[in-house]
Amino acid sequence: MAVRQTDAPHKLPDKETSVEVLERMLLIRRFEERAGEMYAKAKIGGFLHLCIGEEATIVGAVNAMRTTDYLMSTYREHGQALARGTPPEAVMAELFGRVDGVSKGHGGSMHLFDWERRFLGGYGIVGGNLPLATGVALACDYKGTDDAIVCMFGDGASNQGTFGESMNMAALWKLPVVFMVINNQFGMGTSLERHSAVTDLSKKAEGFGVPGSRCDGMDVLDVHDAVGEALRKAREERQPQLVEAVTYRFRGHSMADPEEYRTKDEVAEWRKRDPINVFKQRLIDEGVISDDDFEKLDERATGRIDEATEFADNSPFPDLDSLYDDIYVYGDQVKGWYAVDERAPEPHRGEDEREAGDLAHELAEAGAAYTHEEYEEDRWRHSGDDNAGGGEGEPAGGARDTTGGGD
Ligand SMILES: Cc1ncc(C[n+]2csc(CCOP(=O)(O)OP(=O)(O)O)c2C)c(N)n1
Repeated sequence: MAVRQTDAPHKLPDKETSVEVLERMLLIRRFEERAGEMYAKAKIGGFLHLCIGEEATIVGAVNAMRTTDYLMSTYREHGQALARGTPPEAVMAELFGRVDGVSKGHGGSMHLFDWERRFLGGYGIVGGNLPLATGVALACDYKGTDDAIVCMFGDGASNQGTFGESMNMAALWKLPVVFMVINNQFGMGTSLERHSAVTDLSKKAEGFGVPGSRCDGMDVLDVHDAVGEALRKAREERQPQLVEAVTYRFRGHSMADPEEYRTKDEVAEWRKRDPINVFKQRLIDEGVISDDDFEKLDERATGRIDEATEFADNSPFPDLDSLYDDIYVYGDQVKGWYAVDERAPEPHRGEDEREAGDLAHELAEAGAAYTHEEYEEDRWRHSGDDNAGGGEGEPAGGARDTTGGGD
């Protein structure tokens, strides 16, 4: 299948840029490997999705952006934060759930957020970031700026209803957004051929008025060209774009994945096109760096990750008092269970937490004493007496879905 922007190899950028690109990909690779190790040592809780194999899609795209542009990603987003310039210390500390993390330890692996660098997360709902990014693009336009947003998501997400809805609005309102589908061949354990009727994903938004292009996600320069051109069109011609980067996820979907849906040979075949090795080899072949230089770059990347890990380990956990900080609730308009510490016997609203005093803290900590049955009963008893679940009279039970989902 035709994937590349051009058959000929792309011209290398100047030496400084080439080395920076290689270093950034190496930093991400070494970070992800270490995160996997730290997960095995239980330093990291929850889910952990690594981007090993996809580094060129991230670095190529981010290097094509302006610092004033916005970036939005999925739960597989450590590399995006690092590429945008978030220090590895702040990313690792977030994975460890520590106070010096980029989301103050409240987000974890799937919810990195760095406003200063216009990296807007980190979303766990597959396809959920597309409408949000469309809204950001509307804001860029409404405010009269020439900022744009790149919204990254997976091949699986292209089957969500939000995909079509977002494409339609973006095209209709001529918004400065580049939708970038990182096609790593799988949505969890389901291969692209088994989940999408159209497998050339670059064509999937044409009917909504969003033209698409394809690039080789294992070639950082090809990605850079494709996203650069898409951003130019989105920004200057007010024509949203879809870019498909064809790549491969070398590791499992998340840390607990027996990978029964693919063969070791298939993985080995793709690994031959490892984006870091390919780019490194090109730099060596063209005399930009030597083998020794590469070793030094690699050692430096590993050293940065050593420092980041030590930093994260020494950072304290957030204070219990900060548990409800930064939770977005509309006072009396919305009474949601999400504003309630479910382990406590009485609902106490997030915004009242500071006044709740020691009792609430004690109750929260003692919450484990409550059996599941009592908890369920309590929840239903309370769900009847207020309009929990928010908006337009939706029954309280609806809010239960927000806590029930798994990954
Ligand atoms: C709305 C929704 N449905 C299901 C899930 C469970 N889930 C988590 S990741 C994932 C696969 C998504 O695959 P893809 O979009 O290709 O991204 P990738 O993980 O390959 O980067 C699924 C189904 C979810 N998080 N959100």
